[in-house]
Amino acid sequence: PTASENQNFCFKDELDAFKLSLSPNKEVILEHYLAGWSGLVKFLNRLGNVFGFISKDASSKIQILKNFLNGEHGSEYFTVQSMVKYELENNLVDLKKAGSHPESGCRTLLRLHRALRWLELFLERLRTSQEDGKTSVMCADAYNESLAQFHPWVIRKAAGLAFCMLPGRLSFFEAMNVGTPDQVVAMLGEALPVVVEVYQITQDLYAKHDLLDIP
Ligand code: 1PZ
Repeated sequence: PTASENQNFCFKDELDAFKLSLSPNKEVILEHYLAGWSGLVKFLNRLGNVFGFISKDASSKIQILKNFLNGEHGSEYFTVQSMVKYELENNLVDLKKAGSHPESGCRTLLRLHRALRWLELFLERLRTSQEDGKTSVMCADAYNESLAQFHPWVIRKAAGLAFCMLPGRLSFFEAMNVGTPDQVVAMLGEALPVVVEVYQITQDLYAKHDLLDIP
């Protein structure tokens, strides 16, 4: 990325959006949650075109949820908690097999939620990595431990190939535009617990309502 592109990007801002997404009573505010994801997609696009199929899928899911948020029943989508309540009470979720609501908010958010676990595992590996650590390996390990179980073979294969195109650890840190490697590591140490908390709150909510397997 050029210097001018760098001026309006900093990985810390994207992770901070997840902090903003936590309301005082520990609900997840959808607008900020989606802002966090949009920032991550922006970052992914900076890494190169080979990740286009990943960022396209993420963008389309972000857009589906934004449309709900800006739609007729937008106020019901203020938090993930209110969205779950609203969609379940109004039978707007295909719980067992795809039917008349293939793109419900609950279903769509579940895909991003699962990816958030990948993000957590990957960034934790990045944070604790040695100088000779390989981002492609960290990324693949995190993926195999989390998201991969939800993806068919062809996606796993494509993802595996894309991971090989990730820049090395130092270039990756530079692309984050946070500062020196030490500053990146410190930033991740502060930001990651929030990502974990957002993940856990959503996970508990989805488990409570038996929503973890929405097709
Ligand atoms: C920094 C390296 C980035 C690696 C990103 C690791 C995640 C690999 C995900 C591969 C997704 C491939 C594209 C399409 C997948 C969809 O089939 C699934 C399920 O959705 P459905 O088909 O059921 O509608 N989509 C997902 O699992 C959501 C994936 C979101 C990935 C967001 C990545 C954001 C990257 C942030 C970079 C720091």
